[in-house]
Order: sequence, then structure tokens, then C-alpha cells
Amino acid sequence: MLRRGSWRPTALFLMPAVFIATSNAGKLRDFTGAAALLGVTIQGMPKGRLLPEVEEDGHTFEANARKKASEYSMRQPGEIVLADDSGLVVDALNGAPGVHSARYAALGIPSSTPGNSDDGANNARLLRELAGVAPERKTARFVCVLSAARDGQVLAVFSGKAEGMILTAPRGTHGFGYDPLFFFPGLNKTFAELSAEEKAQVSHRGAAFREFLRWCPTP
Ligand code: ITT
Repeated sequence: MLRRGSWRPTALFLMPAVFIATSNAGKLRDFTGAAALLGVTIQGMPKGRLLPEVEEDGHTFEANARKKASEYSMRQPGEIVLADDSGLVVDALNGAPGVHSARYAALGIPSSTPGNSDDGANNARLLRELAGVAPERKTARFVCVLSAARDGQVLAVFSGKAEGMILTAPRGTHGFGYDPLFFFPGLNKTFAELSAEEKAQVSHRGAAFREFLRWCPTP
């Protein structure tokens, strides 16, 4: 059974201002939910979704998370800025979509427009790629690598993951991205069927954020 606050850090502390740099509204909601669950406050970057794009050309989640945190922290001098690079890793697809999760639908299509693909198109491609794969082979995990930076310097990197299975049809209306296809056996629900509090407790992003809080320096 899930208990409210069961991951609360043992030493509850005064936290410095922490800014979340993402243009993904779903991620920001997840971080806000995780922070609320733990009784701390975070804020989005002042320009929010208008953040300039950072080219995510790293081959790993960590490389991209470091790059985003470092570059975005230059826009908020003296403050701790967090950025995550995250995605879905599917075993039967040799780890795809992985670092390409945000634009999976366009991957390998030369005429595609730059930028992230629509969630529906990404999910449709995932279902196509997995057509014919036996249900028990559709194991997958969400991975989140979270980087903290200040004034262009990466201070620390944290990570979290959540293990599940990919379904053959979407279920649930909450969340974003691949949540409706990601079945989490621990709660017998897809991530799109979880409340914000449940997702904060069991998700890759919630886990990485708790790691950050354990590390976070006092002001
Ligand atoms: P920022 O770089 O601005 O933070 P982004 O959406 O481009 O936003 P990523 O490059 O890290 O971020 O891509 C992450 C993608 O992985 C995201 O667009 C979803 O498709 C998927 N994803 C990550 N976490 C997820 C979650 O909790 N639920 C569903 N899908 C998720």
C-alpha cells in the first residue's frame, strides 16, 4: 500500500530556490506533484515553455540532461536549475525509443519537421513497432536522468526508473507522452490511470527528484 509521505527525507530542510527548466508541461506537472508530496516548493523558469531549444545531440540521457541543465542555468544566475532528460526504454526494441522518445514518430523519416513529435503519433509508432511481439516480451522502463546546475556548471546528476509493460491499446486520461501505454504492475494501472500523487511516488521522475532532495544543499 502507498503511504503518503513515505519517501519524505529524514532531515526536512530549508530548500534554496530551485528552478525546473523544461518546455514540457507534463514534466513540470510531475515535478510539482513530487515536490508537493514532499512538502517542498519548486518553480518553473520565468519564460516557461518559451525556453530556447537546446540541441539534444547526446547519445545518453545523462549527456543531454547535463547539457540542458548547464545551458538553462545561465539564464537564472546564481540559482539552482534542474533539467531532466527522460524517455521510454523498450527491451524488445533494443532500448528504443530511448533518448529519441520525444520525437520517435519522426525518427528515420527524412522529410519530418524538426522538434518533438505529437504524443499520439509517438504512441502509434510504438504500437506499430511492437505489433506481433508477445505480451510477456513487452517489458519496458521509464528512465529519468536529472541534472542540477548553477551558472553553467553541473553540480550533480541523479536518476530514477520505473519498470512496466507496454500494452496493445491506451488506457487512462492523465499524464502525458507514453503514459497511456505504460502498465505499472505494482499498482495494476497504466501511468495515465495514476493520480498525480501516485505518479510522484512510483515514477522515474519522482525517484530522481527524491535523490536530488537528499543531496540538495541548504541555503
Ligand atoms: P524538455 O527537454 O523541454 O524538458 P522534452 O519533452 O523534449 O522536454 P525529453 O527530450 O527529455 O524532454 O523527452 C522526453 C520524452 O520521453 C517525452 O517527450 C515523452 O515522450 C517521454 N517521457 C518521459 N517521461 C515521461 C513520462 O513520465 N510519461 C510519459 N512519457 C514520458
